[in-house]
Amino acid sequence: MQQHTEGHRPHPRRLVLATRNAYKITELRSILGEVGLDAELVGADAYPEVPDVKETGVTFAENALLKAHALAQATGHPAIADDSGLCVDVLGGAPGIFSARWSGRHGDDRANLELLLAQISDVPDEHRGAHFACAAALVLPDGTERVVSGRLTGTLRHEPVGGGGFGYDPILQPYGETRTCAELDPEEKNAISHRGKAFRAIAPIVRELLG
Ligand code: ITT
Repeated sequence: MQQHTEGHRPHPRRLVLATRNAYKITELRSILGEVGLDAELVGADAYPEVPDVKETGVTFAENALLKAHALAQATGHPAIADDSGLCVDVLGGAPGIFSARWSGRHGDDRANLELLLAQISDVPDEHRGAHFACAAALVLPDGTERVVSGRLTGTLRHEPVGGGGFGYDPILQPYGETRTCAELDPEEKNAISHRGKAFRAIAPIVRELLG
């Protein structure tokens, strides 16, 4: 009789998440666990030879699909990707897909936030509505694709407040809250966040398609 030890038992299936952000991997792993999916979830770091995809889409969904297709094709495993950003009502939805590079420097969270605050400095409280948006895409190696979305609506503060989170968290105050996203515990934020909602919406689809 063949004996298996926990460490050597092969996983029934592997799922790749198109990110190098460990926080996103932990969050998705916990959400997939909640729907009872037994899959090994790895990040893009497990495939250093696969180059990052150019996000040439014009919507969050297009970019999420681009990333998931590239990874599914390169790895031969089902892949999940997300794309997200901040959409400001009075700016017609900007920065949107350009959120990470709004100031011109990709990933400079502080410069992006300062520029945005300066652009809307004259806008009064009643017109400072905004939302975080997230699209999450699942793509199988045979090309089957699904995409879902989630959003977190709120209003923009005039000054950054709070030391948690990242990106525009210090200036978005969710509706019904007195605190900004940067003042919420990670669990509190995940429970209401755009990404939490999108990941929770894709989880049953992953279970259905991967069985
Ligand atoms: P990947 O490596 O997974 O692509 P990223 O940090 O480049 O992660 P995201 O698509 O998650 O990119 O987010 C794009 C930008 O949108 C991000 O740089 C932030 O400025 C903003 N953003 C997205 N989600 C946010 C959140 O939960 N809180 C604050 N800002 C957020």
